[in-house]
Amino acid sequence: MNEKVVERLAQAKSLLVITGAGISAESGIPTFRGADGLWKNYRAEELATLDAFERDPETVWQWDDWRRSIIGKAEPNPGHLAIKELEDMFESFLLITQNVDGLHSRSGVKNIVEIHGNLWRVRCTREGKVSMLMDIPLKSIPPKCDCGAVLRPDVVWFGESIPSYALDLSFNILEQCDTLIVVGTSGVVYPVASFPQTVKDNGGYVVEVNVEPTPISAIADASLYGNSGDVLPMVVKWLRERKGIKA
Ligand code: BJW
Repeated sequence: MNEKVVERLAQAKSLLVITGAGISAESGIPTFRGADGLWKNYRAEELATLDAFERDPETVWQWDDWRRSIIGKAEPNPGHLAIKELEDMFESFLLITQNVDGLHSRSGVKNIVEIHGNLWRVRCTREGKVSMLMDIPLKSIPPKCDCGAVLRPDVVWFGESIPSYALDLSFNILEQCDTLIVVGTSGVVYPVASFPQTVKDNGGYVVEVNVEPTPISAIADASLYGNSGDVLPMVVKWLRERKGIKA
């Protein structure tokens, strides 16, 4: 591991971590844009929209039912657990995840913004009421609310606004954090794709963790290439040693 990276991370006063689908890949959850990113030949861009849902809620829910069945069997991996350890090491810490799988919360992270929602929550398309729906598989597709209306997943599709509380929390930390670790995202979906540049513009230090270069690599101060389940535990180990913290 690059000593300069560890030194810089050790000096961080306020750490922001951003994650994407890559962090959950080693838990067996397909990413969106990788080789396994297609479902029945549909791309995420074709299914993750309100238009697609209004036209064909059955197909969108079948996709989500399939993903829920995979996520339901998945466990947080060493990458998720390392991020929980980072939270414990820094007084000021926030995790912004684009993932809807809930694995970060299951790993124990407390300071978290699920900026694209959560696939285990559902929202009534008539009344807007939000509730949990844990059935695997779903008992009916599309699932219905007690009021008879169709339920939708409580996630953010393309063209939809990010919930204002999530945006407010994100912009607030983007203003004040001095260090960002961005993990396992292709860096093509906005607004999160713009967050590393915002941190840079504010004088912050950006470290990318990914298996391959992304558009973020061009602005990152350092890119650590490898599986997040290998790289992040190594970062934690080096930081512990540098800070004199016992495991
Ligand atoms: C590993 C690994 C391992 C693999 N270890 N790494 C500005 C400019 C242009 C367009 C826009 C803009 N602002 C907004 C837009 C429109 C749009 C957008 O960004 N479009 C782009 C495609 C161009 N954005 C929106 O609509 C957003 N809304 C918004 O901004 O509202 C205001 C607005 C609206 C319209 C116009 C203007 C303003 C909402 C975006 C919602 C995204 N929703 C989804 C679906 C969630 C629900 C669901 O799951 O059902 O979120 S799409 C999908 O992509 C999902 C993900 O969170 C998101 C990001 O994907 P991610 O996580 O990066 O995954 P991958 O697969 O792309 O990458 C995986 C990475 O991991 C790869 O790099 C691998 O190499 C790596 N990896 N294994 C480490 N082991």
